[in-house]
Amino acid sequence: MSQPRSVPGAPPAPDAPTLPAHRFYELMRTARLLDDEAVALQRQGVFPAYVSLRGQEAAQVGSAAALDRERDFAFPTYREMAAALTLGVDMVGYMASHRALWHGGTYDPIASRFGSVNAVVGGPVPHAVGWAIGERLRGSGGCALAYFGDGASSEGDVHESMNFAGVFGAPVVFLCQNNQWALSVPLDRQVAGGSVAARAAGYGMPGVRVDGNDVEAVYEATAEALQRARGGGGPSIVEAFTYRAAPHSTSDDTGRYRDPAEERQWRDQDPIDRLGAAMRTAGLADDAFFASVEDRARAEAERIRDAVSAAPEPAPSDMFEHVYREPTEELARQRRAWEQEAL
Ligand SMILES: Cc1ncc(C[n+]2csc(CCOP(=O)(O)OP(=O)(O)O)c2C)c(N)n1
Ligand SMILES: [Mg+2]
Repeated sequence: MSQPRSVPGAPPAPDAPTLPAHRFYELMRTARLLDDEAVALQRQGVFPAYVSLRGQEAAQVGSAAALDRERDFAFPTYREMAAALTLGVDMVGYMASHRALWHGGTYDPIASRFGSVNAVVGGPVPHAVGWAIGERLRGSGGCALAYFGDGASSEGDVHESMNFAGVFGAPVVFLCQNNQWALSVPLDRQVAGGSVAARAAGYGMPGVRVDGNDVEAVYEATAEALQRARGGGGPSIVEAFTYRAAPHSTSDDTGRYRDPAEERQWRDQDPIDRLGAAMRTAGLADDAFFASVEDRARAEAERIRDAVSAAPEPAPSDMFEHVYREPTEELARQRRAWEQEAL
């Protein structure tokens, strides 16, 4: 099993085993339990909506774990909860976005090295390239990790970003989680040729497709691409081939467009079960290990659930802040109108 230099994020509890495989497993299992809690919070009316990452834990933990938290920066979509957890983001602040307490969450993106939750499909990709070019100009050695989906790969913004990054050698890793669905649209209806990694050749950069349900394979491919970018070798595409095991969001119904047999088939490839089985076979984990992970992961998921549920609502007038540096006349007029109505 591969051995990362160190797995970033909050340090493991003092009683937790510290081999990288152990840490990967615990992060993935915590993400799964927190994901279940978030779906339940939506069903209870605490969250207006939630987007599950079920099935994509390995793609997210493996890629985020390869980042250097001192220098690098991740640009997430709306589905990167396990990447946030891996980077040690304040998860109550992360979940605040799903409770619609504040745009993009209430955590500090700069301190976390993890951008705001971004619901614009393809949106994080140009941001990542711009940031990466800036870091190169500063000589910081920082690399960007741009998260996007198979559906996003057909957006013009993503093409322009990749071409720009290729031409100017931006230190960025384009991390596509190909979960084979873009809402109700299957892969063969949105990616001509079926491969996002294959497009890399057209942008003059290396591209690789890895088993996105194998956390160590994703870690290694991302770490290699980051190392190349840091050494001046420019951008890369890493396509983590995985499966969106849940509906697109809590508002979606997969029964209307996909075959349950496909879901059953992919359940056998569950990334957490796979790592757990590999660890048992390698003699790295026993029943006591799994029981202790379960206790810690459940306690953490429940702590975050309770804290985000109890978090105070921000002042409604906050919605007028942070829009423009100097508010426009129109915004000021809307604020006055709102204040009169609110009285
Ligand atoms: C620019 C833009 N167009 C359309 C949408 C509506 N939309 C939200 S998610 C989604 C599908 C995205 O699929 P993919 O990129 O594969 O990501 P996944 O949801 O599978 O993680 C669409 C079309 C949007 N949010 N932003
Ligand atoms: Mg997708």
